[in-house]
Amino acid sequence: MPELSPIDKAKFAAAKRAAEFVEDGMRVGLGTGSTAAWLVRCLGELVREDGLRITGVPTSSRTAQLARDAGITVVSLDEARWLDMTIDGADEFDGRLNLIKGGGGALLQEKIVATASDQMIVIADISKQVETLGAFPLPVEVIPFGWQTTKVLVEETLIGLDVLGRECGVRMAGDAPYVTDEGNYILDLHLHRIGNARQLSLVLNQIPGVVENGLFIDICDILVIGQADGRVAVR
Ligand code: ABF
Repeated sequence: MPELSPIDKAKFAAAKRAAEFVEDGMRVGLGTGSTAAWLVRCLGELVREDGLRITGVPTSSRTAQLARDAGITVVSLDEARWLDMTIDGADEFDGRLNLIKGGGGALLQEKIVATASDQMIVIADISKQVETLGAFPLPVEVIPFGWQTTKVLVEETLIGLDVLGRECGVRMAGDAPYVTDEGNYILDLHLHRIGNARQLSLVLNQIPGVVENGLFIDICDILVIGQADGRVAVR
């Protein structure tokens, strides 16, 4: 294996430590993104080499493929119904374990799967830590039908809320909007600072064209933070 970059060493350290929470027979939600990919590889190794028996519920088509390739048994959430834990990455976390997720475009499945789990463990490198959420653009998944009207409604909704910026753009993949696993689009909200994340999340989800937003409030139970020197903190 080639020498890992410092950021990958930190992600790997967090993923490896989080894999220790997984016990034989568990049903585990598998997150999406590069940190979650390390987790899937670590779990795959435990399955292949130590005989760990787990059932994985992936949060994206990408993770499903990765998990199968790693030798993990994959089922849908409808087959598993309820999970012992979900382990996933994040784009930002604050001191209260609230998160911004969705930079990887899989926030909807990630939120559904995490909410259907007894426990959510978030794995991240230390660079994702913030005092106040919002420097990372907040992803909001919207239905393609009338999305430009939904975008205007989102922008109008932001007026009067405790945020620093209101710029809002549709995520692109080349010349066309990026399409999620559910066939939806994503608006990225450049808010810079979110004063009241709980309020913002509730208000956004009341707009009819909005499917879900990337704020994870009171969903994460345990945070595993990795550093490039291999040190890990568990909160
Ligand atoms: C998923 O992947 C996300 O919700 C988040 O957007 C992203 C984090 O990516 P990475 O682990 O590659 O930094 O967990």
